Amino acid sequence: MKIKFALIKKLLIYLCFCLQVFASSDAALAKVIKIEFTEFDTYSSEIIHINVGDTVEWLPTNEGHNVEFIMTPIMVSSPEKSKMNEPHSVIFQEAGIYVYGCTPHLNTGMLGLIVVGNDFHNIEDINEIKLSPVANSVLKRLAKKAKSQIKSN
Ligand SMILES: [Cu+2]
Repeated sequence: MKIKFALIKKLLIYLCFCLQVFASSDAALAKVIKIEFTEFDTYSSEIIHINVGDTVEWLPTNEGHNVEFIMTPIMVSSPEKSKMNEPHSVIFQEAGIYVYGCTPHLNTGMLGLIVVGNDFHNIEDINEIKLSPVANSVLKRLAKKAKSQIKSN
């Protein structure tokens, strides 16, 4: 009987260890963040902070919009441009700042910023993006706001 208890205790300790490893792995924590196209020619979230491995889904909740990336982290290629009025999904595997917009509304400021892994290495590249004065001022505001938001985890 004593031996059995010792064995059960060992098994429980092992189980706890396995659960800890599982809970701390990225796969267990990967999230899906949804962003909608609004009737005001904007994205429902202008700035999001995510972890490496998280997914962003854009939903065509209003017509006439899409997702086109105009800035990515250094040495990272742009995710594919989406088709108009279609849902789009991107898994972010590289840390840094990503800027995207809606192709027909880039210059009216339909823009969004994604901070992956709390990494701001390429934030200054936002100043190199050439859009209309209105859109450039939106970008500057987004960059400033993103920098002021500290990620909680
Ligand atoms: Cu649009």
